[in-house]
Amino acid sequence: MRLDRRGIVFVVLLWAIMALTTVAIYFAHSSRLVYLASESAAAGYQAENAISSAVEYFLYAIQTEEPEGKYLDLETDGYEVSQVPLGEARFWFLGWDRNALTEPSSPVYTAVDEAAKLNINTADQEMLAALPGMTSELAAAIVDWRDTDEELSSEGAESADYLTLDTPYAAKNSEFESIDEIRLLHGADPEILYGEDRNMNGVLDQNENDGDASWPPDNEDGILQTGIMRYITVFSREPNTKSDGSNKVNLRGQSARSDLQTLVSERLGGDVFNQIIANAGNNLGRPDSVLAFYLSSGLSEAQFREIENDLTVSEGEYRIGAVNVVTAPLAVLACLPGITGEKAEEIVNARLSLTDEQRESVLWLTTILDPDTCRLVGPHITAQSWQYGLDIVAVGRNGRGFRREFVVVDVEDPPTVIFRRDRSREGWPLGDEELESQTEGVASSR
Ligand SMILES: [Ca+2]
Ligand SMILES: [Ca+2]
Ligand SMILES: [Ca+2]
Ligand SMILES: [Ca+2]
Repeated sequence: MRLDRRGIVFVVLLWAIMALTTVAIYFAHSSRLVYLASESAAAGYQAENAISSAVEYFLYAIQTEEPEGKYLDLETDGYEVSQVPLGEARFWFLGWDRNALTEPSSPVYTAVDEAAKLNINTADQEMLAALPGMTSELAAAIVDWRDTDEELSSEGAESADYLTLDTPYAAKNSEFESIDEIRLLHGADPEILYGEDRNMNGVLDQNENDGDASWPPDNEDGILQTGIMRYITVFSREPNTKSDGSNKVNLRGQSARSDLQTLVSERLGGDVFNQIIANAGNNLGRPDSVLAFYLSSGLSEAQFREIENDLTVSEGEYRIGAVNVVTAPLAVLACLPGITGEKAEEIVNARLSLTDEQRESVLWLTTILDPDTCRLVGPHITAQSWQYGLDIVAVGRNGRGFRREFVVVDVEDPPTVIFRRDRSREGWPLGDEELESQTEGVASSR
């Protein structure tokens, strides 16, 4: 038995030696190709490591800065966001200019917060339909996909529609777990999901403005018609508790009045509570947002800021899907009820001059929007961000081995990676200039 086994080992060894010899002969004939292949594999490995390191770098920034729901602007806080060297590799955080009124001409580097996007698990049909390039059909299909019933909404789609497909499946009838799931939906055409921006970089690349000369199809108008994918999320949520973990005062709860009285007496004095009741009424007006309560409370902005973060209008551990009006781009702001494109522009312009303190609250909106509009948007907005969608681009040595990954980090203590999705197939997103500077005279085999 033992000998037999040795024999087998020997045969295997021999086979390996033969195989190696064959490979050596093959190498000699195609050393250039093999060199490129191994070079590219090595660079790819470096790029993958760089992506993991980029995530670690971001986690480090969060642990150091402890933003506690405030938007962490990496660059402002002195962190690198582009062409970050890591040995022979480089990485970038591909993002967007949240304050841009038109699409930028070159990629923007920053960490993007998920609360700056529209949450497809909570936005209503009307809000979804306001996304750029959106159809009422897909907006209805999104609502039908996540609602628990099989009742077809107007223009929507339920199991009956999906079960007749060549590869049949049922409507999920529960919440989206990733935005990629949207591809399964009735009416989810690539034109709506990605628009002309097929490499999802927010920039009009040459092939996105040449009509049918090269993929993708586009209208050659010199303007980037973007899709909805970059504006939607399933990850935005904020803790519905105070920073010490205790419950906030629920303004619609059973004990709203006495809880508020305790809070107000403690922070603002007993008389102030009586003023609030005189203004808002005995049941506090059962407000459907904290902002609505501010409007009826009669409190000054300074007074209200003392209690704002301890107030809520809902039960539950988390508040899901509120849009951060401090960080949301124009296209997302314009999805909020009552907010026209013009108003969205006003919001973007106004927030450029906010103080750090103002940025921690939504009260500054009351100087831009009338009270009725404030009441409309109140339930859908926040000034907090607790999740970041990092669109990480990396290359290995000599600019080879391009990799791209979308990584979502929840920064609630302890910061955790909650989602990863490879995006390498979406194509090089950093433009020709960056490509050339990375490869620096090395013939690209990308
Ligand atoms: Ca349904
Ligand atoms: Ca593009
Ligand atoms: Ca094209
Ligand atoms: Ca165009």
